[in-house]
Amino acid sequence: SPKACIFDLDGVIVDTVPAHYTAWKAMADEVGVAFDEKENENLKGVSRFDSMKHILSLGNIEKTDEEIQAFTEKKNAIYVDIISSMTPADILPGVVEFIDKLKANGIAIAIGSASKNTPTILKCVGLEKVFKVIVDGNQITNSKPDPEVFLKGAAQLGVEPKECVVLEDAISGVKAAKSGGMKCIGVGHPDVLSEADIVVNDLTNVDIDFLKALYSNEEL
Ligand code: G16
Ligand code: MG
Repeated sequence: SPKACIFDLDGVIVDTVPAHYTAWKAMADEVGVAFDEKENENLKGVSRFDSMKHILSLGNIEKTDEEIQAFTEKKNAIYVDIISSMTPADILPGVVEFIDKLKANGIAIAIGSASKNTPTILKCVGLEKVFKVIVDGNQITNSKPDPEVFLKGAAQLGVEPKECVVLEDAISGVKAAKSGGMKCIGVGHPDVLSEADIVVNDLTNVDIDFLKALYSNEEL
């Protein structure tokens, strides 16, 4: 079996995707750009600044870096307001049970998230002491699909990339895991996450045998 699992945060551990969407939609409305949930798939796992740039590019709108920065601060204020009322009930199905199984089997766990709000979110849902390693948007320079966040996680855990399974809900995050040389379980829809090794709807049926099956023909 693998030595470690690296969890994405937003959309894998906690249901923050609607909150991100609501806040980005407000920014898109403000600049007069059409934006829907399908387009939102392209922002998952992407940094705040690059997300705003993406929205502007949809409308061929030019803004200075300072203006983009101001939009991201506004977006984050809306987002933080929504997530501040999160509780452990907002942890996604199967997550707590899966973490317990990993711990019982000596498989190390880490967070690999693009979000600078990671510490706030983990505290809100009561998971701040659960992960051995946390790499988030405050510690990386290249956002997903660059593998930096996951490679740092593996290095801090002291394991090889190929010994890690990444759990991801974003197209950018799946690409990051695969280009980093890791196994990847996509959490979401197979049509969206086609580059993942396997795709599940949520973590309810993911267990140790499921992880082992990812390595069926390989020596670890
Ligand atoms: C995430 C979300 C993205 C968000 C990014 C930055 O990461 O999927 O939509 O734009 O973090 O978040 P923040 O604005 O909170 O710093 P992940 O990698 O946990 O899915
Ligand atoms: Mg995510």
